[in-house]
Amino acid sequence: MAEHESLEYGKADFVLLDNVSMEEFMTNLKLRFEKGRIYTYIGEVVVSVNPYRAMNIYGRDIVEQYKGRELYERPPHLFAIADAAYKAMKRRNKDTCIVISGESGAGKTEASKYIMQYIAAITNPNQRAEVERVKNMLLKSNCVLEAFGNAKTNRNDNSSRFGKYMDINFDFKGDPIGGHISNYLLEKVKANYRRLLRGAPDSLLRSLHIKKDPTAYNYIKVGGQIKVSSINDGADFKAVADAMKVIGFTGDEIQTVYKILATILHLGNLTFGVDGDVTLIENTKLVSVIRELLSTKEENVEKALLYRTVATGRDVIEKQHTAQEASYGRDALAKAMYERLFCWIVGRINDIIEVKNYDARVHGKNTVIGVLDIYGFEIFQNNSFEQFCINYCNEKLQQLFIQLVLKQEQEEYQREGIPWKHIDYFNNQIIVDLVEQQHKGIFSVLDEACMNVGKVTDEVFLQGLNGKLAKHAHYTSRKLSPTDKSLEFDRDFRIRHYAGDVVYSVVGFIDKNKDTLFQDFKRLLYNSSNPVLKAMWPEGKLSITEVTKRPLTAATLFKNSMILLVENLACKEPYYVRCIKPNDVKSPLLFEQERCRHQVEYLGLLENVRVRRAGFAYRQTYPRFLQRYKMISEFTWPNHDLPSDKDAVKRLMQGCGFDHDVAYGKTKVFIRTPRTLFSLEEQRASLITIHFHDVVLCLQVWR
Ligand code: AOV
Ligand code: MG
Repeated sequence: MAEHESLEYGKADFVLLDNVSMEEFMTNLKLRFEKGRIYTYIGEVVVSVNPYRAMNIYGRDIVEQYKGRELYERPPHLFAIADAAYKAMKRRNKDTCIVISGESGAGKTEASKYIMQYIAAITNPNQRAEVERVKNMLLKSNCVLEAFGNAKTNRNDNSSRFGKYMDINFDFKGDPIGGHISNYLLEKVKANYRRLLRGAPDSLLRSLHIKKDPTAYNYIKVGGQIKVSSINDGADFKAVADAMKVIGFTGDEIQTVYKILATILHLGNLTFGVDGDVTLIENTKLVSVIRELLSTKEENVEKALLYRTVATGRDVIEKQHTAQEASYGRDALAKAMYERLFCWIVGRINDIIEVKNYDARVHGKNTVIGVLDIYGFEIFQNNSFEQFCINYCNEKLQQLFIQLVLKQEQEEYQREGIPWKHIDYFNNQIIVDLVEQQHKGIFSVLDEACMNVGKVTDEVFLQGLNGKLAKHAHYTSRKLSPTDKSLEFDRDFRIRHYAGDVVYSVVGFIDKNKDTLFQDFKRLLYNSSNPVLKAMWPEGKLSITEVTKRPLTAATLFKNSMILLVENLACKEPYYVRCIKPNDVKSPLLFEQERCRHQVEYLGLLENVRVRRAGFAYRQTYPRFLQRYKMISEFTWPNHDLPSDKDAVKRLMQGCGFDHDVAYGKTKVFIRTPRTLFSLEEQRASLITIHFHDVVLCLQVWR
């Protein structure tokens, strides 16, 4: 329980609710939001509600208030969690991680930035130049990744379209010495190409043959709204360019980045036509521009766009695309170039920030704090492959949460010598299996469908699912429940996720899973005379007859990356931030009851409170406990004469009649129900008021 904020602000920890019901939870959450208290605990988990306004709670003065303090000594704050993770790392040599979750626009990325900022503020007291340099690079890397990986969506003006996990490495003094970033599934379709070049100097735009008028580009028009009012493009361009320089990108590298962005825009304007049985490019001038930007041969560009090289036995033939195939190839190329660029940027940043020359024998263990800012559970009007992956990711993280929170409790009880009692909760492992299990799981069925040589359609995939999963409690489709009108035949399936039901449309699953880019394009880019571009496409080295292995599918790659992520998190001590979005109109005033209730539900927050309370809701070391409550018992006030603090606490509790609700561990007292804690608090408070009154009376008498 946090230090006593006045109850006027509601309960600072949901564990202290009188009853764990949705009503009480929501009343408290709303009250706190309206009073400007955006953070509330569930034990050691921070629940955060996006304030949608600048809060004056992240300054240097606030940092000082949280630095080195225990979690419960100050009102709930992200800084307290960051400090707890940092302390665990520094004092106990533990690797820790902070997992931030919540839906789009809930405030995850902002939270991750405040956490980084806090860590930067409390480290390197001696201002070592090398550490300052590392800190600066870590903070700057954020700006670059956001520029390339964020986009405006209808839910968030600055939506991260990729998942990000960042490790920060610390030396034995607790100062940052490097880091590593992993990125997950960039949603290519929504990438915001234009934002990157908007605000660029005219001379640069001219050299890239880019017009200032954004409506001139098809890929931008498709993206919908062009300018995001809350984002200043001009400042952005310069900030990103500067950040790239600071991080250590070379001039050639930065130029290549611009060229790739420009190429993508030009590609979007290419159109194809037919003349007799010949497919051709209608605007050939653009081909010259693209050739120049990519440093390749003009005829190679044209050929890669219009033909596909195929090996039939030992013969290699060139097959002409139809205009439709050519358009498909063009879009796939643009998306692939963007994705590759993004991954390359992450890779370059990693090369630069990676810890080098650290000798653990000399310097002691190098410890890590990981920060995970990953897309939250998504339910849209139309849910496709991306939402499926994102929601699977959330199932994995929920599973980890269950395991770790329970495991942590269990371990603490063992350490303290208190018997462990089984806790009932919904275990979502069954849904994780539904997605990722070998042979039977949805990803397996999808991969199988993609491997079919014959007719490969999304419907075939759906039929496969219906065949394999007919009896699964969390899967259904129209075929399996014919009366359910909310599902379309041959198109939809529904998963009962831990967070709620989601209907997915299979349209596009096969395509997105195969994620094919014609080999010809890879060769084209590999054969560029620009070494930076060439290095991004090493697989283009293979000639057509050498390419035998089928590339891994998008689903398999994603699954593998999730398994690695979870393994990595599982061996660290976790801290959680659960973000809630109060409304859909970015208003600082509006708390939409239903929207919030839904999020509380699917984040499993009530369950979280229950788990926390089912065991012992509250625990404290004996000395600290006495410090707070010793005044309520004659045996302990002002000091006790018992052999140990533990005995003193026992005596105090027995005296108050709370003995039945308490367990005494080796170093801590555990209290099962919040009611007991309230009573203690009330008694303490009444005494303090009486003392206070006494003083006031005294003063009056003396006056
Ligand atoms: P997200 O990371 O959770 O969405 P952001 O962190 O980008 O969401 O937050 C969205 C917007 O909410 C920000 O641009 C701010 O305007 C505002 N906001 C969030 N947190 C705060 C805060 N603590 N104080 C003030 N304003 C805040 V997504 O990336 O879309 O899932 O993929
Ligand atoms: Mg984000």
